Amino acid sequence: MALTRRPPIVGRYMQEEVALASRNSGMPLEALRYDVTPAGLHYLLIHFDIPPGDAAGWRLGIAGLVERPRELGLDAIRALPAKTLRVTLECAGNGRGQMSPRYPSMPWLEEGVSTAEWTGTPLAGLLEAAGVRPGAKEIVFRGTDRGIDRGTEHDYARSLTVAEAMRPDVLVVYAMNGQPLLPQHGAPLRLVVPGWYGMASVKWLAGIEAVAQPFDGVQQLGSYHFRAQSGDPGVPCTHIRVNSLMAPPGIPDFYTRRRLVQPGRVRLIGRAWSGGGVQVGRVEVAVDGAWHEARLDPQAGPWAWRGWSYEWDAVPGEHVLACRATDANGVVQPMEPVADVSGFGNNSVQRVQVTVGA
Ligand SMILES: Nc1nc2c(c(=O)[nH]1)N[C@H]1C(S)=C(S)[C@@H](COP(=O)(O)O)O[C@H]1N2
Ligand SMILES: [Mo]
Repeated sequence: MALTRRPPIVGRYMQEEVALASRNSGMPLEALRYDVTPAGLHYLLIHFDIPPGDAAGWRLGIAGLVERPRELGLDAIRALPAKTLRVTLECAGNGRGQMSPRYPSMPWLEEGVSTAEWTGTPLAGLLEAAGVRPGAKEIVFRGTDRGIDRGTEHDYARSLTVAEAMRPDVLVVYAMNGQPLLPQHGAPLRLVVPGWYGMASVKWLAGIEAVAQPFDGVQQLGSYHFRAQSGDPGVPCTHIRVNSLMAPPGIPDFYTRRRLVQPGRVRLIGRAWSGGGVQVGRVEVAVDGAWHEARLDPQAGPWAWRGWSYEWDAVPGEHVLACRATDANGVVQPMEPVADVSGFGNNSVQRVQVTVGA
């Protein structure tokens, strides 16, 4: 596949990046206060256009290397065993806008993450009913949204290995936070792959196909690889890296977003998460570079972020706050972004500039 990359950018944002940032909204960081992000505050990443999502006429095709190919309507899918999971999704490009040089794409700073309660039916049940043939290597998921990237026209599509697709918590989802999916989140049907970066959770899901060869679509082979340098074969983006954020304390300055905080006891709160089913083991908070242990809230299921808090004695002056999570395997967030030509997987430590008034 001939892939022409856009040249990296140093300096000011381009109009195209601003246009993408206006379409693909982030979660306002004050929404870190919610265990479950209200649907209207959940971050959005839409590569092409939001396609029409007529629920009554929707068909999900299951084809390829299966014994019993089939087409299912929404009613048939809703009649199958239902499961609700609280899942934190994060865009693989989250943090890209903080890197320099940066890749010309959605310039997330740090707000491309949210948590929702997704209701659907396990994909494994659909695949078992269709009977995946032994020769199948991967399952390809195709959305109805179509566009052009790197010069290639395609429907948005991604694959999982058969083993990954058969995990009991991979869901074909029709409801978010107890309500039918909104158009921007994939109505009427989407995949949710817990523990993976968001690109795997294909929205507007219309086709499931079992294939004998690794899928080589644009969104699989051309994009979503960690690459230290352009031209590297790269490592596929899969599980979410350990990460954490702080809800902005005090009140903001409108334009700079700097925070103004009253002196005295300030309760700092935030969320930490990781992928692949690995839990968060520890969160620390830094005040002007000195690290302190934060208190962890109970874990709400294997796939959701975990709340944390820290009581700060704020003294007048200028301060830099930071938070840093370590996962249960001892993997800790890096202090600075790890070089990546596409700006993927930036889980470096967040800094929050705070002025404490007299
Ligand atoms: N069909 C389709 N599915 C998609 C996308 C897309 O553009 N089209 N974007 C992916 C990406 S990169 C992310 S991060 C998540 C975002 O899901 P959300 O917008 O519901 O938060 O959807 C994924 N699924
Ligand atoms: Mo994404």
